[in-house]
Amino acid sequence: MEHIGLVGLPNSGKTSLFNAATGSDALTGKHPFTTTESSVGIAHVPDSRLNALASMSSSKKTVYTGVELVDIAGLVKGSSEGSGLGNRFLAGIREVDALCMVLRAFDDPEIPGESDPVEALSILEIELAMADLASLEVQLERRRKSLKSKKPDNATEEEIAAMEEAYELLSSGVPMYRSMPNHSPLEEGAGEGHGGQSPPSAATGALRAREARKGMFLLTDKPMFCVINIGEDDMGNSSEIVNKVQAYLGGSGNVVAVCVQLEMEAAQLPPGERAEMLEGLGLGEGALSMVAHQAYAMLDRWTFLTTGDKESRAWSFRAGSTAPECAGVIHSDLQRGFIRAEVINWKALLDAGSWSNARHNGLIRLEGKDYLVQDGDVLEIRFNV
Ligand SMILES: Nc1nc2c(ncn2[C@@H]2O[C@H](COP(=O)(O)OP(=O)(O)OP(=O)(O)O)[C@@H](O)[C@H]2O)c(=O)[nH]1
Ligand SMILES: [Mg+2]
Repeated sequence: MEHIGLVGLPNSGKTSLFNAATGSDALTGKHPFTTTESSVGIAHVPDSRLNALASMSSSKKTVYTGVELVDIAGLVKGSSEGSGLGNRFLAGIREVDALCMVLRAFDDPEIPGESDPVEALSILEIELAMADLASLEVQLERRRKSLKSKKPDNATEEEIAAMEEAYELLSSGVPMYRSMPNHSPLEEGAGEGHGGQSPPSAATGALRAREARKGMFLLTDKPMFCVINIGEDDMGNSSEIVNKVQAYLGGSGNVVAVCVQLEMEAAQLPPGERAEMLEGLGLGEGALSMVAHQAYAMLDRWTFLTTGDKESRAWSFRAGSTAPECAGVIHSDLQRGFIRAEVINWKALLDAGSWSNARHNGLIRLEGKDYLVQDGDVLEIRFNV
């Protein structure tokens, strides 16, 4: 499961967002550094396609995919040199697959902290870049020594060159993710069946360069997106705040505005009432679902579905995977003994009304081991072990 780290200044609302998204009850507070140790929880990725299939099949159980959220201790100016909780944030961030920067935009005189999201982001970026610089310095020194001690070694020379390039960028205060191509901005209803499109171009030069940097374990080399925690009063004009942060990022990275306080209140209600409250506020599925979809899109995760009377279930897979690879997500036996996959797009299945209708009408395709599974495909795996 993918790990998303919540990174932000103290009192930006990281733990509140964590609680709302994971249904946890971690400690929040008005004083800075309420969180001192990371906690981990699973945020389900809501999926209306799955809900529709589950109701079509009268499934007893509905199982969503999830992402693992990591609530990390806050950082402040100077954290990379020991201020605040010092380097404690580092361990938390090292292990995650993507960064979610939580930027506060709500005003509350009783809660100290930065409430200008652009200012907050610039502090976070500098601290993360400095932490990366410090780690690169150590790595570079080690490589240069080993180059001297050995006969000329091409691999080491290449590594040093890549490190020096990263070092230069970071020295000017620029996080590595800014050198990456833009991820497509979040679209309305993302994750709602964008089937048919080709996998995100995994082979661009920038992505290959990032791959080559993998061994450097840089914090800022992970994909990142921003959640702006806005006050209730700003819900009407959130696009202004979003645009400001987007402009600061020069268009790189994705930005969503969430009223964390409201989401947290909604999350504490039973599902039906929660939906009603979100509906009443014009929030649709709620911003948490946007956050989860955003994380998925950034990490090139797609979803395939299975459905039946026992359960309907969403499964997450890396965009560009083959049918046997997807079968392996369900169980390794299904990959090992893979024969064929029966495939239909979720919407086509829903329109047909049932799997047997779809089969009767010749809508179920039989696909072999080279088939590239699409987002929103419903699969049934034929296998033999
Ligand atoms: N008014 C208002 N208060 C909020 C909002 N989000 C969070 N808070 C409050 O702000 C305070 C800090 O929230 P936390 O979620 O603990 O913040 P944090 O980023 O985890 O803080 P640290 O763990 O100290 O780094 C708490 O008292 C929250 O109730 C919001 O959208 N509006
Ligand atoms: Mg906290």
